[in-house]
Amino acid sequence: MKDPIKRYTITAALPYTNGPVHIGHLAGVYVPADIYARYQRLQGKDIVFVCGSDEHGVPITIKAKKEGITPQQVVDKYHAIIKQSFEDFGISFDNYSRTSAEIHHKTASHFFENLYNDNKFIEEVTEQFYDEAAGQFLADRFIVGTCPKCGFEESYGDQCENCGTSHNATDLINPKSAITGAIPTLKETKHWFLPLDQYEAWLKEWIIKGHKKDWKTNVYGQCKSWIDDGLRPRAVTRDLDWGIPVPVKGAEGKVLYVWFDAPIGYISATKEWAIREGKDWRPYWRDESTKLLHFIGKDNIVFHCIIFPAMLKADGRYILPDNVPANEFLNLEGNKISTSKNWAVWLHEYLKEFPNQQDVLRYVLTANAPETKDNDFTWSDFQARNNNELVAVFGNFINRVVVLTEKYYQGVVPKPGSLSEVDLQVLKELRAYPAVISSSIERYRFREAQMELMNVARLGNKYLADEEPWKTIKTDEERTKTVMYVALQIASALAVLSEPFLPFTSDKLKVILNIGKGKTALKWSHVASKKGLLPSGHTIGKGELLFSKIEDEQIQQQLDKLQASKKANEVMNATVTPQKETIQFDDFTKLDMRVGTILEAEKMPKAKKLLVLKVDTGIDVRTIVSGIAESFSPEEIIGKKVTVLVNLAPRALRGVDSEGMILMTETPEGKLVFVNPDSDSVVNGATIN
Ligand code: B3M
Ligand code: ZN
Repeated sequence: MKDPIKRYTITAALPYTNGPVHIGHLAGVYVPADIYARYQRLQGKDIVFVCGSDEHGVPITIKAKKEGITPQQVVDKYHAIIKQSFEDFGISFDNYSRTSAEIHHKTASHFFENLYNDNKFIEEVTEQFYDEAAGQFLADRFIVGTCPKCGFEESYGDQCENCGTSHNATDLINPKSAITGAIPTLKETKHWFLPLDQYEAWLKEWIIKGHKKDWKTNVYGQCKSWIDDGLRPRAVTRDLDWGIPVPVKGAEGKVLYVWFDAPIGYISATKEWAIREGKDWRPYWRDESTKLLHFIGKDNIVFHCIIFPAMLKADGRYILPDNVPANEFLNLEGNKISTSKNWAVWLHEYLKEFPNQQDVLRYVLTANAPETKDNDFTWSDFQARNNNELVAVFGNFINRVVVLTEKYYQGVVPKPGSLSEVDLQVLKELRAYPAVISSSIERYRFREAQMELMNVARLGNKYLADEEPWKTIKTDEERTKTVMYVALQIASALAVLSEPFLPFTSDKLKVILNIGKGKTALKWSHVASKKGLLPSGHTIGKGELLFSKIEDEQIQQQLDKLQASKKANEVMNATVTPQKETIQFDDFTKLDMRVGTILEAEKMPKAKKLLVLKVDTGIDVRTIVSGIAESFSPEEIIGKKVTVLVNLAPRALRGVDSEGMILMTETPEGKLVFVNPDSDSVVNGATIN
């Protein structure tokens, strides 16, 4: 049967341009998408693999406010970082665009106009949340409240991050403005709604009754539950000043909802690529023989499986996704990855700190990919997988083959003698791998696929260990030639099969084995053929280490870095005591505070917390009993300058008269310190007493 699929349109979620990309994004979306795209390209398929920066929406404006710059400056900054880091990491997009590009503004505007002219929207004046103090409507992330579905108290206006439900802002319980914290009022405003309810029957047919049972269970399950809950019209416009203007009369000051414009970004990115390549973009989006795939994280499922398909259907000229292989989330060292809490491994930082080790991260993220459930990334696992798998299995096999070929045959592939049972068996197993790996990739099981790739290296290692060419070389030259010939076939199979997973390694290995790139390159299908991959007489190139051991210090540095973010967060989130009742100036002048020096300090017998101090107040030298013994040893404070409240009525503590008080404050970790706002260890709002 002829393959009915003529081309592939592969999209990867457009990252919000309010921060750099981290390992959670990579594991969930970009690494699997890249494996898939590279694999199909290797099969000679006609593919386009697109992505771009998602530059509209409230998250960008919130970030701009926080940093005191314009939204455009925010997106320019992060677009540059993200684009470069994807490139350096080897994510092989055919085009990485951005939604602020003119071509996208035009494409999204036209998309809206077409639906508008076709009467596909409901135009309605409704009451929306409004922040009187900020003087603006509160769309999406500008409003937080309790999720009506799961009770999570920090749900956004358009989506709950806890349960993933997408809702209308007015569904929130106890809504609050994210800008001022105020309780919003309701104000009338006109918007355009996509009547999802009208697409419910069709979506049921397409997803539930249709062939979508081959979607991953998490994806199918989420879709089914939304459809079963009943779909309601969704506003696709917003009262905001950052975004694509709504292209109709009477919509001044309104923009397209970011989730309306962003998925259209896939189409714009394809157009931009087509123009550059002198191709026609249309078949990639409109021809039924195109397989459209969206790689996303689980929080984006509703938008890619329900809302965007409904938009495409409403237009009527587009194909629909064949699959949406969404992943679950990756955690980091047991905690949820968080951009705002800086609990992340940032791609651009990784690339600097682990130069030329892109494949190590790709490998670990795939080996641990959150394909069916949330997973955890730990630095110790990263180290172990590198040292015990990449170095000890893959690297070791290649190294042995190359070194021995150099040593015995000056780098020339020897002519094999007659093949033994074992040789035939090993070569047969080797020929089966392309189909095995393909089948896993085609079913979006990338962990499994990569495991099979490693089994090829394991097969090679075992073969060498069993056949021991380093021993036979002394007794049987013929046998040694055969063994090395077979081992070299396995090595070249690895160069080909590793390309989707470990592209940098694959390239290096091709150079080491001197097997051409481009037209003369070995193909996936060659590995399955009986002809053999590397002919005798072929001269291989120079050996080079593929992987190197990662030392404990490097791992410790990463752990320390995370620890530092945790600390910084604690400081930021330290609870601030509410302000006390207002006092008058007269009240203040009653306090007599002086600078003093601690002359003597000793522990109060039988009192864990108390130190008895002798303090020179400038007025006199007096005794002050202070509850600081758990934070200071007597020796370390002798000679210290402190602030003393000198006119506090004396009182007896454990029989000692205390004549005043030393002013103290506390660090977020609960350690007492003398008042010194210059110190880095104290935070704003720390009380002095
Ligand atoms: N920017 C959401 C995200 O980064 C969003 C994806 C858009 S895909 C069209 O999670
Ligand atoms: Zn929820």
